[in-house]
Amino acid sequence: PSPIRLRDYTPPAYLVDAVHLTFRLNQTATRVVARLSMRPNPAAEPGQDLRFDGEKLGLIRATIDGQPVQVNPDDTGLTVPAALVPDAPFTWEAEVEIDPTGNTALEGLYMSKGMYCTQCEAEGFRKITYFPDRPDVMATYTVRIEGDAPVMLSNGNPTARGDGWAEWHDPWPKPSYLFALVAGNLVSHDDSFTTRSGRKVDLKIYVRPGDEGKCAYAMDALKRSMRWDEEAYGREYDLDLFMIVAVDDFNMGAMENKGLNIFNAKYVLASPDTATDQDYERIESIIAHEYFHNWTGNRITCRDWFQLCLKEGLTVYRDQQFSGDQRSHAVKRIDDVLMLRARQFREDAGPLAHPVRPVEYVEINNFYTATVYEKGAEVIGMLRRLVGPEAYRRALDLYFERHDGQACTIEDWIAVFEDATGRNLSQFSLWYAQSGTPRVRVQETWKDGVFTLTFSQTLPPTPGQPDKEPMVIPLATALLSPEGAEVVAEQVLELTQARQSFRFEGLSARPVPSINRGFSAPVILEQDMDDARRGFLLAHDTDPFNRWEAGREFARAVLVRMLKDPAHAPEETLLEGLHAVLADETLDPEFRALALRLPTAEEVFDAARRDGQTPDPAMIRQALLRLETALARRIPDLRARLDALAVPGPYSPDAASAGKRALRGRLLALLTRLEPDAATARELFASADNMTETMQALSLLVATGQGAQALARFHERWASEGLVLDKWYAVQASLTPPENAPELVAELAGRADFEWKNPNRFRSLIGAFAANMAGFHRADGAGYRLFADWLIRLDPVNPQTTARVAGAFETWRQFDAGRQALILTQLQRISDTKGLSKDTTEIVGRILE
Ligand code: B3K
Ligand code: ZN
Repeated sequence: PSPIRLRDYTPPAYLVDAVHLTFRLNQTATRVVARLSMRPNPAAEPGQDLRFDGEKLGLIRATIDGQPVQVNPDDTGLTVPAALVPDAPFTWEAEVEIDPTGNTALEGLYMSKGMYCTQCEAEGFRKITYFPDRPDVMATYTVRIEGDAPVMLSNGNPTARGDGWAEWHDPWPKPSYLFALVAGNLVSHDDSFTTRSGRKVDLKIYVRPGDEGKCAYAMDALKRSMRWDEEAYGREYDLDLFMIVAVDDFNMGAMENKGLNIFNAKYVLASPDTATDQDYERIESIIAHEYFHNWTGNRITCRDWFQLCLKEGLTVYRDQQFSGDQRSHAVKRIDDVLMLRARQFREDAGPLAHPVRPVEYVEINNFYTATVYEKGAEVIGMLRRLVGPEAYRRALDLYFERHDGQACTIEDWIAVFEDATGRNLSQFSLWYAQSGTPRVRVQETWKDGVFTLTFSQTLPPTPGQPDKEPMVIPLATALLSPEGAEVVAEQVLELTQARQSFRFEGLSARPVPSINRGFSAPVILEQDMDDARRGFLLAHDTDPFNRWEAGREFARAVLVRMLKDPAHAPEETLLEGLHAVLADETLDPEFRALALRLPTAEEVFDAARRDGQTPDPAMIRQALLRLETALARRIPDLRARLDALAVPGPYSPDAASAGKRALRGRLLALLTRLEPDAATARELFASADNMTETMQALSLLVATGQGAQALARFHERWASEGLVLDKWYAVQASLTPPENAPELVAELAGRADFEWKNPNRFRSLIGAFAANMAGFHRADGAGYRLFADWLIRLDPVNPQTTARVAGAFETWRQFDAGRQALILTQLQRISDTKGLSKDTTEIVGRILE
């Protein structure tokens, strides 16, 4: 199929003012009657054909103003010739039949464990009825649901219900992608929230019977999100009811449908014995994210899907701010940057690189990427840093005031900042258009009391973009004295040219610069550093992010040396520096846990490549184990520290307790390096009364090849809890040592409880395996073969999840010739598969290009 292009955008020929939908629910033959109040768009060329999108719809009848119209549906929709369309307001009515049970792609109306649910973003509404399925067509919705389910929900407020039917009305005009319907045997966990203007909003979280005891944390997170959006952005909720529904079969995390958020159950349900600290944290941030979409996404939406970052980048930025406010800003920033580097920098460096605002796509579902979301959020963070927090708030106020109820573009967004601040942002806008991660090289000179920093920026070529312009790069920078005091306080150095210098005068001694503090710009900073400098920053940097960064960079440098020379012993200064951070009781335990974590295998792989090596994943694994052992040996009082960190009393997911558990888990991992029989991990596995510690222990047992007994017990205990069973699969797929990993994954995939059509389960085994670097990339290619087998199997069932997981091959050209040849064989095998979906065809095609 040919790509859709941003430059071809034209306004819709016809508008829809009001939508009336009637659903007669049936598991295999649901009838949908749609009555649309339509009119020609005054802003479009007159006299155009009337085109409706529609897929997999059985058309029963169609009328305009009550008169039957002859239409010929094709695979993608139907057209009513202009001659048959009134040039004044008219009513379109169509009845279609759809099959929710046959809908395994989980887009449109589908069944999940006996429950009806919908997913319409981006283009799922066209699988429910004929419609101009594009976000710049906004309408009010009235919905009648007929069926025998005890609970039948749609967007907005309930208006009437009787035996076997329910009616809903959403007064806020919305695009079709925000439509939702849910029906099934559900129970709700209820609460309420009073907005700052004193309106009472009913809050309901709907789950399957039996899960009602696992909703309290999500509900609490929702209420905190609602309060936070009022305080931080002045945004109040706008309906009398806000509902969340948890479903088991879902392609992504959650969906912000107006007034009726639908969630992957994984991001709602939590109890201490089934969810880890990390699960709680994710629940909090995703609940916040979807709630924040009510303003950034729903009240103000996107004109077209190229503008996706308008709502996603901004909403991610908002949820990151929220989580930082709820927990620790330093820790949150480090976590976010780890994720950004692992996913977005990787994407930017490979064949799938694209701008934050893409200019073309084949399948829009393939563009819900780390670049659109996470880099999109970084761009907003940079904007805020450049204009300052007060001007940022002014600009946002203007955005909500000027564009409420509209479908907007990135140009609208930038204009709001220009108008609110008087600043010209045309060069800044390049962040939306140029793909790739900027590299910033910095050089220092010190002469006659003048310290000069000279920066040069380059942006490597990416697919479709051979040449680039210099960007605006805000680098928060401070200068430290040799004793570690800030002799020049933090300020933002604004790079705008390819090469640029900044002078600092009046210094009595050569300072040490701390650059890109808080990771103020998403760039790769290239700085000549020796170990003394690394050790100094790890001990003294006054910016917690850069302090962590110094330790991480130090560890990467050491690992690169160890890879080059297997006899190389890790530098004592690194071990001592990390030990000192551990021993510093004034630091937040969670920060210390992060500082003590070693770089990931992928990070070491990248660092070794920058050093000119073609690294072998198996060797990286060995080097990481050796460094971990050396660090464990360097900490004399590991056991005592571990015991001292025990969190007393019953489990609580709060940040302080979670931080202690994280540090304790890190120490346990180190101690396990020194215990051939993993005795302490075994003890913890036996005694843990919460899932966080259970998983810490189980992970170590699996990673050291001693998990058999614990895995059997875990399975026995949790066989009937799907979300916990996912963890059982994931821990084995991601941590089993390479010698055995592909074989074990193949064996697990053959189990009866490997319900591979469930996206969570598929990702827990096949997705998690691709993240087991040494196992997936085993030199004999067994991992690649197995992985490709499963992609080919899932593709006809669920293209969206297949294409997403297939992205794991995006780094293939970075490997040695042998592995490249093995991967190429599998990529070609996938691409040659008959009837391969458009989603997977696009991803594999781009990876192969
Ligand atoms: N907006 C949805 C994502 C929809 C993905 C469609 N393939 C969830 C979110 O970003 O909040
Ligand atoms: Zn979102």
